[in-house]
Amino acid sequence: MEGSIIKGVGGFYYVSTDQGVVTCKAKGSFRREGLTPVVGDRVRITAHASGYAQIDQILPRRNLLIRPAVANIDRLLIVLSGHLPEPDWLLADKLIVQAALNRIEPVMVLNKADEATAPIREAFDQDYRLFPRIIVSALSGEGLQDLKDAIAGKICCFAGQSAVGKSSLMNALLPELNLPVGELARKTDRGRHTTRHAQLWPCFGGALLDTPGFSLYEPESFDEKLLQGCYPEFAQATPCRFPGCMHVSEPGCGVKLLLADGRLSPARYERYVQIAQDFTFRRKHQYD
Ligand SMILES: Nc1nc2c(ncn2[C@@H]2O[C@H](COP(=O)(O)OP(=O)(O)OP(=O)(O)O)[C@@H](O)[C@H]2O)c(=O)[nH]1
Ligand SMILES: [Mg+2]
Ligand SMILES: [Zn+2]
Repeated sequence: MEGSIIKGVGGFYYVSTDQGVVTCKAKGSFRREGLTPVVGDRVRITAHASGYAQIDQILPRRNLLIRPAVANIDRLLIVLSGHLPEPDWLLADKLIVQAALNRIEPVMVLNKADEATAPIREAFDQDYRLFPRIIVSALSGEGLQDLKDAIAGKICCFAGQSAVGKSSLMNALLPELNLPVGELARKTDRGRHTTRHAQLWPCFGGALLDTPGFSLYEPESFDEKLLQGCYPEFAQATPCRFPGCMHVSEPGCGVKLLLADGRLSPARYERYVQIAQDFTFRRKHQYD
């Protein structure tokens, strides 16, 4: 049988299959081979004499994130708030880069539509015009159907700065989760933890990943060429004069032309320069 690991606790793995959730142990030889199944893994399982089913094989992963260890995320739902907290656009752009480098599709989500300001809505539409975008309110329910449609058939995970409403959106989609939000969530952070392990929640023909926080922005590779591939806007540029053009201060740059034509958001471009410089710095110092 095949299935997806939705939870792993104390050496047991809970695998969602056509026949329901099956409790499994990993094959004994995995340890020797250095293989560890993680949440999100597609696995082959068989019944075993011990009474528990056994994971015999981990199918090839589309991606693997660490801290927490999860595999095969298809979509990252990058949440910004339409009001407060003031959007951290740079963080959102970094998350897009990190998603793209891991072959995860970014979906831009503007939450708190019920109180969203016009300037934030406009910047959101402008800056992310080439990305899938959803405007939603966890409070009023506006746009929730679009979010459900985005989850269909995909493993999805929310990301974004604190207090944008990630937990509120998860609760709006899956009321049984009953995650702590707002002040309550911050109190819980200090005391007992609610989400201790990453867990997949099958829903709407896909799955939502609930994690105890995410550290996505830790690229292993700081290749500027790969970075540029994360900017769909750049694909519309005429070729630059210099093949290795970073689109920062080189003459004859096609991306600079896009900017001059108004086909590239100046704010997005400014943040690209910051991220590119960060990449260059880290590449130079990665073995320090
Ligand atoms: N007006 C309005 N407020 C919202 C909405 N969604 C969430 N909030 C409020 O925003 C605050 C933060 O929501 P959370 O869901 O805890 O935010 P979070 O992104 O999970 O925050 P962290 O867990 O700290 O990362 C809470 O006070 C929510 O009630 C919304 O759609 N509209
Ligand atoms: Mg939260
Ligand atoms: Zn260029």
